[in-house]
Amino acid sequence: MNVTYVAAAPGEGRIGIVHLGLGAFHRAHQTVYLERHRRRTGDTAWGVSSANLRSSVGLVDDLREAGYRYPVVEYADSEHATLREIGVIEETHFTGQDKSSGRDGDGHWGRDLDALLARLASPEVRIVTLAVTEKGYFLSPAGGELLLGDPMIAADIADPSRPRTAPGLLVEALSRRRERGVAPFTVLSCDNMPDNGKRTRIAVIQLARRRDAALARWIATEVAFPCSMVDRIVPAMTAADFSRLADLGIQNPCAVVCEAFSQWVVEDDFPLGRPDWEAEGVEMVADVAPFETMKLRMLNGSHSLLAYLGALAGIETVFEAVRRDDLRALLRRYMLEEAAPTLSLPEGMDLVAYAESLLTRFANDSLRHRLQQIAMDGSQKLPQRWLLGAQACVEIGRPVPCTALGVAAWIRYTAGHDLRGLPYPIDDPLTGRFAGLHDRYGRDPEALVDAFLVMDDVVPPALAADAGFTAAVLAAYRHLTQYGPDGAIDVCLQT
Ligand code: CS2
Repeated sequence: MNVTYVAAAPGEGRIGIVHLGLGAFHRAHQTVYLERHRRRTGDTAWGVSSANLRSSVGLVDDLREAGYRYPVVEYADSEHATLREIGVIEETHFTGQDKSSGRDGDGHWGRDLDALLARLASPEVRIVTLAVTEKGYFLSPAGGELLLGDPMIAADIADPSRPRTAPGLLVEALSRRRERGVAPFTVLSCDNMPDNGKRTRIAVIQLARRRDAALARWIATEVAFPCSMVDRIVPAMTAADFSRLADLGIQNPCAVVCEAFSQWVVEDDFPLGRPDWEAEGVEMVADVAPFETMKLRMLNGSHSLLAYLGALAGIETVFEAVRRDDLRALLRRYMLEEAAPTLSLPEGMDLVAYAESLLTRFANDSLRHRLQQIAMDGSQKLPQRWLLGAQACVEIGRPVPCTALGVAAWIRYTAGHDLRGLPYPIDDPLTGRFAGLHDRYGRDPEALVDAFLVMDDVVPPALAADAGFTAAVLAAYRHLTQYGPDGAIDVCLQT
């Protein structure tokens, strides 16, 4: 392995950014751009305070113990990697309730909440970024309105000064800034949702309204919520990744591995200023939507197709799945015939070339990107990845056999065991609802498919009402259970 080493920029930074959601993606995407910016310019104004709001207290503490330094290993292919040391995170916080690690076993919420809120209220902080995953916004996946009945949101409404959710933290922090006459920070969502800035704005304003109408109005007029499209494949670390890093002499529990490719497209709306990101290759644009929709439907839509079909077929990782000719053919067909026709393209974009570049990225065998990880939270992901595109297709009379097969595989997947009967956990906010539907209708495919498609918080009603689409999902479901994933893919490819 040929490894190029890039050291972190020297010196300490001041904290200009607070980040919510210290997962692997944050550590290998945003912080890499900021590290490169600091190395190039010597500008130390954009140090990061990163927080976990729900789980993984261990990571928060490990990063502190590691002196807030960690390596990112970018694998170009099996022969070439770049190892970057990242030093732009200056502090970490944990505000959730994590009994599992045993390190804060009292089960109380909000260990570092006071410190995080103080940081969020500080005038030096000009940007708050979020990578809290789709479910971290507490919005209805299809409708996009705040889930006021969710217990976490209800807790934030009942006790707004001790928030547990990302929208709750933003509302409390913005309220403190307003009271003290401090200009509001810019809120930048870095999650895979369409119009992620607009959605974040809705979550924050709807929550603020429950507390104080004047505060909600102030947020609506004063706070910028730019949209962004983020792209880099950063799988959760596995034991095999850590042992491979140990061979390179790296022993840091906060290390992350990822692909060499990285993209960030950001709507340029930062009233209090921002780092000079363009110089690091960030595309600062007026409208992110064409990039976001393209990426969600082509890349993430393909990922989800592989996840459910591959997991049912007992395949473990993305690179193993795309080694199969039939799955590659299915992805090409899905991307070019079902996703591409629904896109209004960023200028100069060649979708055939984009589709091929995605297949090459998926084939990177240095990454162990587990299909079960991608299969997580399907209820939150599928509207933007498949269902809105499918709706656009059926409206113009285009059939969507690959998407229908994907939806059938997702429904079957949520039974919690594959076609050979091997069980696996279903990780989704709607797990309980899925289990109830499988218990009730598991023996009647027609009733089961109907029951899934009428979930109007996930499936757009106009799509569920399309007889051609529902028939295609039911047929694909029957093919899956009769012939297995391989047979069902064959049938789909012959349609
Ligand atoms: C993946 C994404 O886990 C998933 O659902 O589809 O995390 C994907 O790897 C990234 O969006 C790539 O940019």
